[in-house]
Amino acid sequence: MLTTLTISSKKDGSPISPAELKEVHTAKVHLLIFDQTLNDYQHIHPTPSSKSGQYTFTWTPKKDGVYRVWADLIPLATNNQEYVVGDIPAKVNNTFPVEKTISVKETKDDLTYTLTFDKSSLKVGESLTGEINIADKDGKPFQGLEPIMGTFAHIVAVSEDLQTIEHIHPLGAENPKPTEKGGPKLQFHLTPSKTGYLKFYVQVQVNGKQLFIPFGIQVNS
Ligand SMILES: [Cu+2]
Repeated sequence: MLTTLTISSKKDGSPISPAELKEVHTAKVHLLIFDQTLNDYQHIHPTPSSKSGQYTFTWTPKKDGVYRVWADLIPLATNNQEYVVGDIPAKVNNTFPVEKTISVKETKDDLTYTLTFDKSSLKVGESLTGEINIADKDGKPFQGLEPIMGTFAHIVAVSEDLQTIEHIHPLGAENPKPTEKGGPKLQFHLTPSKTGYLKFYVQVQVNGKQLFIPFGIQVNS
């Protein structure tokens, strides 16, 4: 499906062209796209069209219903990361509830990813250090993550009301060499801003294949 997105300034509605945006992790615009259940997450880099402020991308929705899209970008004028939010309309206008699966351990393609935090209870406004540990099928630490868009993982956390999103990266060196490998430990900082269910996706690359590892946690007030 070909989708066109217009990015404009909140202040005066003027179109935002690629020349006004900073390149971050190999792209000027990162689209973080979620269906309503939060089970389908896609990370897409749109292409600027000839019309200023318009960006197009081709994608395949796996679920029915409206999709929410966050355009993650940094305007050169402010040098501040912003999430511009919009919805992609659907033929079927039903609403689908968020599937609040709590999960901190996920196995995909023979690798097991475990998410832990430095605090036992996660609270709104309290800064946390998260850690993802990766083990191979024999339980040994896995150190074969390949660089993907200038880092070893892209972590996206979205609140159950689809109102807030965080796009974070593991601590450590940015822009690893193409031959460098990451893992078994990915550490990151997070301060939850909402009570309730928080869905995580960790995007990594192993053996040339991109993987999205889902997690779900509960944030207390
Ligand atoms: Cu990222």
